[in-house]
Amino acid sequence: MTAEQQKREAARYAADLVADGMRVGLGTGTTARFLVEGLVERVRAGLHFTGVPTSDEIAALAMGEGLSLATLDDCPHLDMTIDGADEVDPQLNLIKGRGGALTREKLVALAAARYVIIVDESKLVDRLGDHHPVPVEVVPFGWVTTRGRLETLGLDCTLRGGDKPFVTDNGNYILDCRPCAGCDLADPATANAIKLQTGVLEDGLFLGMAPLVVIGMAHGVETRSAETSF
Ligand code: A5P
Repeated sequence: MTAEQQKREAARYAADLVADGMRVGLGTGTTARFLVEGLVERVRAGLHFTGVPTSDEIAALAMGEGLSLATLDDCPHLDMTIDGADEVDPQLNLIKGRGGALTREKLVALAAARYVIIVDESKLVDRLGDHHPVPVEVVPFGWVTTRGRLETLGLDCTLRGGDKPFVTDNGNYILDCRPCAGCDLADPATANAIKLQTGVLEDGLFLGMAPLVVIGMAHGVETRSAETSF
């Protein structure tokens, strides 16, 4: 199975977890797009649910497909949030935000009774930061000084988009931060230190959120949770 097929299989599995009447956070990214595809099929088969999108992009896709949508303020208590991830470590800690939607994704994740992560097997890592930097959303004003403070924490930070900075749905920039040797991204103290820096809105470290992780593997779909951690 290709990575695309693995993503689609994981997304279809998660779409089947949605029950009638649920309020569901809809993640962002290529795997989340497959989720929308799966949910559209279920709605055609009679499912009713309300989706709360985490980005303008996924909102446009879902709206175009005729799904019923609401804002997080309209639906502050969600039954489930389903989203992709960039990395998943053995304790099911995550790096998220390659699509730039990390702040809304974290807000929607925190509002949900169940958090479901859908990935292909390439996303499994031994240590957070093995393959991807941590995205950090920062306000544009004074971003160079914010980067300087983040670098004192042992991070090597690059402005996403360079000369043409990527701008999030919230109107902010993303610094992609690579950990230097000895910087443990799974340590909550690291995430807290990042969050404390003036100019930082949110970081892409999703630690201790006890997701159900649905993994598309070469041989089929596997699930991992806090009880069955690998
Ligand atoms: C969006 O901001 C991200 O958090 C995505 O959920 C994450 O990057 C996974 O994306 P893919 O499903 O495209 O791999």
